[in-house]
This record gives sequence, C-alpha cells and structure tokens, in this order.
Amino acid sequence: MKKSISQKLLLKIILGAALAVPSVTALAQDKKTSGNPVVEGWYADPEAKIFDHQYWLYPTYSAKYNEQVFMDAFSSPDLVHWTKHSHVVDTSGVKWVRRALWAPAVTEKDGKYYLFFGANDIQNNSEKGGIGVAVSDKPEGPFKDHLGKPLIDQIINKAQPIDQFVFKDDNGQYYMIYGGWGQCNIVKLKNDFTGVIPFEDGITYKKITPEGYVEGPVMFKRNGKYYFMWSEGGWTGPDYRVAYAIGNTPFGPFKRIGTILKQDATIATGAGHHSVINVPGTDEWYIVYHRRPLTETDANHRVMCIDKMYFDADGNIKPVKITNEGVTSRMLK
Ligand code: FUB
Repeated sequence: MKKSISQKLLLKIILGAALAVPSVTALAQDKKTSGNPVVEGWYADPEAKIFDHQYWLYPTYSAKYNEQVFMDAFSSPDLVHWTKHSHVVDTSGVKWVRRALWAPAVTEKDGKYYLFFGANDIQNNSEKGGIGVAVSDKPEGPFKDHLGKPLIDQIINKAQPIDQFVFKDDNGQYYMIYGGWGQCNIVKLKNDFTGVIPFEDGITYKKITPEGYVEGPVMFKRNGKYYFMWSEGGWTGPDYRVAYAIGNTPFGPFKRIGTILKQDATIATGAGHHSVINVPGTDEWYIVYHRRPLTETDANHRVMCIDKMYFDADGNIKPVKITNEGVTSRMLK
C-alpha cells in the first residue's frame, strides 16, 4: 500500500528523534564528575597509581575473608570514566594464598609491575601467610607469584604482616612500610623485591609507629619533607579515619599532627585506608579512600571514593571534604 504524505512525515520525525537520542556510551561520556563511589561494588583499601598516562586503582575486594581470593583493578584516562579489569590476581596465581587477600600496593620497576599484598590474616608465626608479591608485564595483570612464598611471614615488633605500602625515595631505594594491630615497621627492600635487607645500623625491621596508628600506612614526599599517613579507629566501625605526620627522613621521627579524613554525618561513615595521587609535575593532589554509605552497617559494605586533597601555606594537609560528586575530569599529559 502506498504511504500517504503525512505517514511519510511521521516516519521521518520518529526516525529523526531516534537518531537524535544519545546512545548509552555517549551519555557516559557526558559524565561531568566521577561521582562517589567511583565504581560499583564493595571495595576497600584502594591503592592509586599512575601508569602510562592512565590512573589505576587497586582495591581489596570487600567481602567475607574466605571470599577474598582475588582482586579487581580499575583504570581511567581522566578520573571520571573507569574500566574494570577483573581478577588481576587470584589464588591460581599465588598458591599459598587461602583467604583475606588485602590492601594491594603496586609499583612499576624496569618495565615490570609488582603487586604486594597481605594474605591469610595470620594470627601467629606458625600460620602460613603474611605479605607477598606478585609480578606482571602489564598493570592489568595477570599477576603471578614472584617468590613462591611470602616476603614477610613473621609478626615482628608486634606488627601483623599486612597493609604494606611501597615507597621509592629520591635515591632510588625502595622501602616497605607495613603493619596491622597498631604497630608499624619500615624495611628496606632488595633491588629485585625478593626480600629485605638490614639498614646501616644492622636493624632490618625498624619500628616507626606514631601515636594513634592502627593500620593502612602511606608515605609520599613533597617539598623535601616525608609525609606519613595512616588509619585510626576500627575499620568495621563509623569512626575509622586518617591522620598524618611530617618528618625529615622516611624513618621519622613522626609526631602526629591531626586527622584529615573522617566520617561526615551527611555523606558517609568509616572513611579511611587511603592512598594519594599527585598529578606529575603539579601540586595537584587527590585522596582515594573507602567509606561506608550511610544506609550500611555491614563491615564489608565499603565503597571506593575520590576527593581533592589540599595543603596550606605551611605544608600541612587540610581536612578533606568528602563528597557525593567526587572529582572533575583530569586528563594526564
Ligand atoms: O580490608 C581488609 C582490612 O581492612 C585491611 O587490611 C585493613 O586495613 C582494613 O581496611
């Protein structure tokens, strides 16, 4: 049957309207801020890195300990749009890991990527577990066991071997700062990350625990000073938070200055276990952390968030304003 003029016109309008509706992808491209949480799902203890002009986030999968047998990662060109990389490491790549795969610390060295992790939540020195390291040719993994055994498998200076952070000083030396149960050690890493070596004074595990320290250490350098940050309170509760100190060396002494990240009754509870991003060549800083939505009380219902971090004129870190919006687009050169 021949279509009437008005039928043809109607078809044109419908087709035109359909073509004018942006696709889901186009809508996603229009996102103006990251939003908080930055990705869907229960994730905690995020490690934030920049590799090859992309931002990377490596969190703990926040679930019951026996279900924590893998880690996902996320990459982004601009902090707003994130791509998920599933199971970048799991128990098939590191055979001695049984459970409680926690708090990754990832670093690139000589073209390889090393993912340090805590595993098995050991309670004494006869249990198998502790801090391990896995290696990959790519930031998205797959990461495979570097040693075939833990790097640190003993409780030294009363510090549970978890929550490791890898810090590279300007002279090229890599340090690992770690510890749960309210105690923090710093160790010197061997150049190939196969073990630890003693300091000049013969001590291998240097205790640097500041007042209030619980877990989740982070270190970075700014204007020649060493900033040491950590989490306080209990991670299962609402008052988990982040405090910091400033020192002249990676070993301190570190005197607690104050809290810079905590819950906000209008936004979320339990804000802590963080990492920081400094946009290379700038004084722009971000803090990536986990928190619990106001609607949640389950310990593991933690989500990964990002907000801006600022310093005052004296070099102190200003208290962070946690937001629902997150951050705007920041491409890397
Ligand atoms: O996510 C597991 C554990 O919870 C981490 O290792 C602790 O720091 C706490 O965030």
